[in-house]
Amino acid sequence: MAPNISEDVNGVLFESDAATPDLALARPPIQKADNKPKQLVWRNIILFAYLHLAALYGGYLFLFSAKWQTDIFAYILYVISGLGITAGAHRLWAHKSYKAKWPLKVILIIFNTVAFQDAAMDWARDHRMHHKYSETDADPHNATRGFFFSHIGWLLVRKHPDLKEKGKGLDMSDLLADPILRFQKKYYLVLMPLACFVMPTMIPVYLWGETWTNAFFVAAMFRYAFILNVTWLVNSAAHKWGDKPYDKSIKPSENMSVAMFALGEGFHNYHHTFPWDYKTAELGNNKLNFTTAFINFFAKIGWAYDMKTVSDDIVKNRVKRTGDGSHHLWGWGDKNQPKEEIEAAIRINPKDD
Ligand code: ST9
Ligand code: ZN
Ligand code: ZN
Repeated sequence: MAPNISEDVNGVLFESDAATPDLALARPPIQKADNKPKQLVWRNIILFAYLHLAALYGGYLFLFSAKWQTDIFAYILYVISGLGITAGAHRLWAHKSYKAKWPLKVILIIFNTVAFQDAAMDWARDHRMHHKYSETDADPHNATRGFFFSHIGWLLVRKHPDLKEKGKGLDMSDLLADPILRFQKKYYLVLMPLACFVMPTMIPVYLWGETWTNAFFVAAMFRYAFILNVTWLVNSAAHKWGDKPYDKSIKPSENMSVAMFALGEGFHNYHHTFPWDYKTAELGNNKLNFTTAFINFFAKIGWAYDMKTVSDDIVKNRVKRTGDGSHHLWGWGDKNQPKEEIEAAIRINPKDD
């Protein structure tokens, strides 16, 4: 085992945590859940119940009452707040999988505040724990505790003492040193309500004469609850259903349906196997990966740089060694198609042109 691996580490976060050349741990991960009675947080239970009822009403208004401009506006807010989570909190701040110049950071922190998933610094702290201690009690949304817990239940109870204990050892110095993240955290209780609720309600009313009811329930409540549930599906559905081509010993799975709604974040078996790859997926999967396209666009103008990605060879070795055999080829001529398969194939009227 490499000397920098502590006995407790379960899941790879940074390249240096890996114990083998193809980035696997020296021993298979442990999965465990303490099912002691949980300490309910009634404030959150009531607020989330209200949010979801309001979102159902908002969904109805989205379909049958709101102006088309309001519906498009809600969709745009979904995409930009989604990017604030995927390209911002997730790939940039939690995983450091690429670097961003300050103008891009400012865009991402604004988008992130519209998403209201707590300050990006706190989001990244929970997410680092999720990877480092994946599927144990120190993982905030430990999927070993079941679908409901990993989806929303973890936000309705006090955190497990193991998380708080092991969390003390987590290195957050890079994020604490970032003035943009510190600013967002310091003024979060003023900035977040403005970005997530007030601005999305006022713009439709003042710009195209929408009713207050439609604007609030569609562009704020429905859109917010929708994106929260899409994000939570990565923790629940993508930790439960799908293939495991890269590592069959972990729950995270390749879930296309989630990837489609989550702007490219559902290729979760790949992501937990290679968490510092800025694409969070193998190249062939990038057609559903809007977040990667977004980062690549900013790389073209120089605002995103130093993107980390895993070489084909390392992926291939890992697939062979720990995958479940479901690594798909896109078809004939895929660069990963084995030579033996090509030779053994029956070709009717073959012609190489
Ligand atoms: C929300 C977040 O929904 C969703 C995140 C999902 C993540 C998904 C990841 C998936 C991958 C990416 C895909 C993205 C796809 C996006 C698609 C988009 C189209 N480390 O928390 P407290 C310590 S937010 C180290 O109060 P309680 C620390 O000392 C929704 N230490 O625990 C801390 O004190 P301080 C809106 C840690 O009291 C102390 O414990 N937000 C860590 O047990 C107390 O912490 C809400 O609803 C750690 N990780 O309460 C709020 N954690 O902070 C929800 C804690 O001072 N949260 N410590 O340093 C809460 O109300 C509470 O946190 C609680 C637990 C009730 C859940
Ligand atoms: Zn995960
Ligand atoms: Zn991650």
